[in-house]
Amino acid sequence: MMQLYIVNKNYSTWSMRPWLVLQAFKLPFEEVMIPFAADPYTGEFKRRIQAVHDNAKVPVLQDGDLVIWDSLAICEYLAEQFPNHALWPQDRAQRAWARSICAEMHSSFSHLRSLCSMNIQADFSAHGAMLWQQHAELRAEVARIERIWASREQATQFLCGEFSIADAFFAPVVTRFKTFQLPVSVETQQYMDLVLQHPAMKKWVEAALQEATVVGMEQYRR
Ligand SMILES: N[C@@H](CCC(=O)N[C@@H](CS)C(=O)NCC(=O)O)C(=O)O
Repeated sequence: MMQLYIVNKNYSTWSMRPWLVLQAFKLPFEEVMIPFAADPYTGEFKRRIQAVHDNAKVPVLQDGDLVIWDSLAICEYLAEQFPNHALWPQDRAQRAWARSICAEMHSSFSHLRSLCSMNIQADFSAHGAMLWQQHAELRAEVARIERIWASREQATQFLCGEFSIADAFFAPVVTRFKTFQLPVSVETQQYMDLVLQHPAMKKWVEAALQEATVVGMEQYRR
């Protein structure tokens, strides 16, 4: 049985992505939660995850003797291991687009990431309004994400029709937009609702809401 090492569901965008893929496609896996303590970057968390892989970050997937780290590498590995499930879309052009937007998500949007950390439990709408006013880079990144989502073929469907790795990659953005109440379009909100209603996403959010740890890096609690 594959094991996926993750950290607190309330905070961990990177853990969320492969977990959603495994869950959405009902792939057999065991979740291994190594929770952040109040200080996420030292102590017990680091010691335990370093024993799994020297990169010492989550997510990590262990499949027998194989250890795969990094969320995108894990999703690629799963797509290769389970070719009968359309983890990537079957259509070649859609697959190329899906891979491009996932790579873009993986390597860009630094302002959104640093200003609007994922925090499923919180309501940072007031802070979000202030950030929106003050940071043109944030507005530009959100606009780019809205254009990506708007370019899907069907407004009532996921990015490539059925739920795929592409949606899992943008799922943490959905929660950030919600937590910070960023002023997005009706079409964007429609996509967000679709993602939030997916059974795998609902399961993750429910578990995140149960978590009690508030980490030191968290700046503004409601
Ligand atoms: N690019 C990596 C990012 C992994 C990452 O930064 N994980 C965070 C948790 S969300 C972590 O382990 N942080 C602990 C640390 O940086 O010490 C991926 O896609 O997996």
